[in-house]
Amino acid sequence: MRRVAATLLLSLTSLFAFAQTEGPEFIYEVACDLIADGISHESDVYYPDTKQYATDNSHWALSSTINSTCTVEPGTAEDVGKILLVLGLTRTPFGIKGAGHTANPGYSATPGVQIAMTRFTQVTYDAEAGVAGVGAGNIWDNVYAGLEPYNVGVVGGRVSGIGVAGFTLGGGYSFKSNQYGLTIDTVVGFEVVLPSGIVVNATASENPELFFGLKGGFNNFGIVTTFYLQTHPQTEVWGGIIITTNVDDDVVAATQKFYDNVNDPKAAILTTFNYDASIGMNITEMTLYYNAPTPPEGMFDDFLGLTSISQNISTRSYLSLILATIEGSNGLRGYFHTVSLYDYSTTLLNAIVNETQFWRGQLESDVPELFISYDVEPILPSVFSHGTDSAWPPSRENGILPLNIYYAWASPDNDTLINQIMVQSAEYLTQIAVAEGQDIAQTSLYPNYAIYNTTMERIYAGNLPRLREVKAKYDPFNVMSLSGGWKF
Ligand SMILES: Cc1cc2nc3c(=O)[nH]c(=O)nc-3n(C[C@H](O)[C@H](O)[C@H](O)COP(=O)(O)OP(=O)(O)OC[C@H]3O[C@@H](n4cnc5c(N)ncnc54)[C@H](O)[C@@H]3O)c2cc1C
Ligand SMILES: *[C@@H]1O[C@H](CO)[C@@H](O)[C@H](O)[C@H]1NC(C)=O
Ligand SMILES: *[C@@H]1O[C@H](CO)[C@@H](O)[C@H](O)[C@H]1NC(C)=O
Ligand SMILES: *[C@@H]1O[C@H](CO)[C@@H](O)[C@H](O)[C@H]1NC(C)=O
Ligand SMILES: *[C@@H]1O[C@H](CO)[C@@H](O)[C@H](O)[C@H]1NC(C)=O
Ligand SMILES: *[C@@H]1O[C@H](CO)[C@@H](O)[C@H](O)[C@H]1NC(C)=O
Ligand SMILES: *[C@@H]1O[C@H](CO)[C@@H](O)[C@H](O)[C@H]1NC(C)=O
Ligand SMILES: CC(=O)N[C@H]1CO[C@H](CO)[C@@H](O)[C@@H]1O
Repeated sequence: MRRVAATLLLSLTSLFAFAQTEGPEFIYEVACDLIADGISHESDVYYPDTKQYATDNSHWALSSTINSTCTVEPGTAEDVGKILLVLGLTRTPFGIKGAGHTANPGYSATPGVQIAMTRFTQVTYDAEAGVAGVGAGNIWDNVYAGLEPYNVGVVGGRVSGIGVAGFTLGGGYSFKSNQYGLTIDTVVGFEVVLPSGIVVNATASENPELFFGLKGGFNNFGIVTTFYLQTHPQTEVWGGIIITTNVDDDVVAATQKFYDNVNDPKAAILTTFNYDASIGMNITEMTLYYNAPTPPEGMFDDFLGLTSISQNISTRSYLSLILATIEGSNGLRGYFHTVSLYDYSTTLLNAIVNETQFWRGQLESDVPELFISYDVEPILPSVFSHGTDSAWPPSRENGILPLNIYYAWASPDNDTLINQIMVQSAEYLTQIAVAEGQDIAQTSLYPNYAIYNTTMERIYAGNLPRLREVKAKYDPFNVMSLSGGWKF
């Protein structure tokens, strides 16, 4: 056995010698071939000019897509282990894609080997334990659909199409977070393939430090194949979408009043202030949500009374609510960024609306197909009281209400400019909140919204030393650093 391994290492040495002259792409191609030879018939490798290759590489935001050397769709956890062994031994860069919704370039894409988890689509339900087993290739739509027959639900995405994997591994803000916390607060276990190729479970009692690390720590330790999520009873819900244009004062008033007065954890809203240069319009979209077939009398009246251009509100299934959302990326480039708020005020909401107008004025003539969106997500400040001890947030003392900033545009020539503007805009709004007395100048940023080039300290803060210890234990040869993302 050891002799075989030694021979393999010897050939690796000659491989590296080849790479000196042929360039790194040569190694990537060798890695693709080694993977294709090693995996079972449950899995497949795809090369350019195939439909699967294009799908495996494609991302929600065009700027997140990179053409890899090959893609691989593993079908079993054991094959994921073989793939990781080849990638680690050949030191080939790789991407791990759930549903590809990250807006940070290179976080789930690569010029090397793209791993697409699309074959892990199981949704199972253990009625006795009240736990759902959810494969890492699922989007939340499939999970809601799969659990509907059992009249149970989970704490998941608010918009159609989002991946379970990245969403959960980064935290997960849901319409149900007021009731049950972040998605990570409902995870009872992860099945994960370590860089050694070994498949383990991480729970509160089995590999507890890995369990801690995966709750917010993304792909730093290995590749998750199954998420085990606590379920809750699910009836029909009430809610949907209202779209308005040019009544932002009324929207600000309704949003602030809801934030000030509604403490019912079954209720949630999202207010997004948008400017779409392709149609030259201010578009404000609100999602209303109540976790019962009928909301309490009057709770949403200020929203329902707005002059709107479109409304899609009803008593419906949870899945139907998600399907009513309109969040297409329109084939544009896109970044997210964020401000971690503790509170909302009318002054702050007006400053947010002003940002959409100010930056459209500055950028519109120079940035083709500009789309600007500031998404107000006013959850209850008690949101962190439902869970304990996770990689993110580094402190559960104050609930973080992340403002989501989203810009889209067409030309790669504008990438750097947009990154700078988004950072500047977030800093400006941070100052407005600080001036109002919110102690948020250094508050941890939500990793699923923070823009690339945010420092690790700004996200994981005091948890970093502990997370680096967990990483050293489970990934001693730093194989996972060959994959992009927030790196410990
Ligand atoms: C339209 C839209 C709406 C959104 N709404 C919300 C919202 O309501 N609440 C919220 O909290 N967030 C929201 N997000 C942000 C979302 O949580 C992140 O984009 C999330 O990372 C998406 O997960 P994904 O699997 O699609 O992403 P991917 O791009 O596939 O992956 C993201 C990261 O996770 C890693 N990863 C993926 N799969 C695995 C795996 N199996 N094992 C280990 N690492 C893995 C990737 O390598 C990458 O670093 C939204 C995003 C979009 C685009
Ligand atoms: C990937 O390759 C395809 C086909 O050659 C090409 O159309 C596309 O622009 C490439 N994408 C990127 C991001 O390089
Ligand atoms: C992980 O736990 C699940 C559920 O208990 C079990 O079915 C699975 O076999 C476990 N995997 C490993 C690698 O132990
Ligand atoms: C968008 O709204 C702002 C005020 O918030 C207004 O000044 C502007 O004219 C509106 N733009 C369009 C194109 O309607
Ligand atoms: C309302 O949302 C549902 C999905 O839940 C969709 O099928 C329907 O077409 C939408 N109606 C309108 C008028 O947009
Ligand atoms: C609007 O935003 C810009 C840029 O952040 C800022 O300089 C300006 O003072 C703001 N105006 C108002 C009225 O808030
Ligand atoms: C933005 O991109 C456009 C289109 O390529 C280009 O004309 C313009 O100079 C760019 N501006 C900046 C500041 O990036
Ligand atoms: C200023 C800075 O840190 N820039 C970096 C931002 O991120 C990109 C991509 O990860 C790097 O290439 C830049 O150097």
